[in-house]
Amino acid sequence: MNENKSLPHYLFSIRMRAAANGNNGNDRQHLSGCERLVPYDQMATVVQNLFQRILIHTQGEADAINIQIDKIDRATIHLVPALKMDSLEFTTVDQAHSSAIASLVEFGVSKIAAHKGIELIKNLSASMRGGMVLDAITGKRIDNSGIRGVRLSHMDCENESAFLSFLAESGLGGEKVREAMILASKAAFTRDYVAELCWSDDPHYITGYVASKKIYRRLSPMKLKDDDIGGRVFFVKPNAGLDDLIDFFEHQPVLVKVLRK
Ligand code: PML
Repeated sequence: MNENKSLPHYLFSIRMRAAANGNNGNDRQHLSGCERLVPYDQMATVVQNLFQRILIHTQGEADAINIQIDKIDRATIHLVPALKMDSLEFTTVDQAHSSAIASLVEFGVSKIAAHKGIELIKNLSASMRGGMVLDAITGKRIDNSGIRGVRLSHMDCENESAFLSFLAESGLGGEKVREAMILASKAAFTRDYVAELCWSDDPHYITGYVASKKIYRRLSPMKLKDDDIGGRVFFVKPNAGLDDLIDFFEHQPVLVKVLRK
């Protein structure tokens, strides 16, 4: 993909994560994380910005902050299109959930599996770092990552200002939408992916979304204010190659590009 000779041949994956000691000191609890894929000359600034963000986010609760930086050959990066976006507002959580189910069915998820996805997130006793992977037809959970969930990593937008303008055109901004859109666009590019359902664990953030291979549909309210439990479900084709899916989610570097018609 490195047709443009002025582009650097390498980018740097910067991943930062804050954790607090669990009960036995070894079992660390994830508090917050963020990541970027940037050229060498932006690395110092981005590390500083992410570090500030982690400090604000964890409000002094972190016992450990890990920063991992890996050099990535640009030729290995997949350029994937940003999903189209729309937003729907409702009066109650039940209405938003019914609409989420209708959208998921429109995207190819069975009614049973869509209901199961909603129930699984609703019934979590603690938020998950990653997502649960469900068969889009039977609704059976097929990953065995337990409460950790399957995570996505090594992703960013291809052009920061184009991406932020794209969000601003829908009246949106801020890290949550930015990161969720990038994550959803990467997930949607995975071979056996059908759809995604998500709402945040941030007690002040009640907007969630459903996504397909084409659209990122924001829905509000997906939970009540002050509820600090959220989660993600990825719906995949029956007989999906789970190892390939997880490998793509975790390791394939991806840049998300806004496509203009
Ligand atoms: C999260 O916090 O991980 C989920 C964020 C959901 C963002 C929904 C939106 O505003 O588009």
